[in-house]
Amino acid sequence: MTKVFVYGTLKRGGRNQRFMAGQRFITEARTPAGFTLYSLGYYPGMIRDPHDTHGVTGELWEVDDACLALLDELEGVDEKLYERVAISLAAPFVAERAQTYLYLCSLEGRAHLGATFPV
Ligand code: PCA
Repeated sequence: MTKVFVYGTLKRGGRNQRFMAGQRFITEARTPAGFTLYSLGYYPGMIRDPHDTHGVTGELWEVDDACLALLDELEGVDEKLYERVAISLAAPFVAERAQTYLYLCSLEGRAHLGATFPV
C-alpha cells in the first residue's frame, strides 16, 4: 500500500475519481510551502515553486499497487508528462510522506491557479 497526495482530478468529486474506487481516503491535507498549481485545461499541474508561501491543498489517500500502476499510466509517467515523487505534508501531517505527481512539461501561457484546484 502507498500513500498518495492528490490535488486535481483524482480528488473526491473530481473527473478522474473513478480511478480511486476501492481505495482509502485518509484526510484532506496540504503540502508545505514551495509548491503551486497551474491550470492545464480541465486538470491542473503542480510544480515546485521556491517563492510559494502557501502550498497546495489536496487529499491524502492510501492506494494498492494496482491502483498506483494505473495512476502512473493516467498521469503519463512513462511519457514524462508528470513524475511521481515523495513529498512531506504540512501540519498536522508533517510526519507523513506521500507520493504525488509533479508536472514536467511547459507552463508557457498557462494560468497560475495557486493553492487549490476547484473540482
Ligand atoms: N490528477 C492528479 C494530478 C493532476 C490531476 O489532475 C491529481 O489529482 O493529483
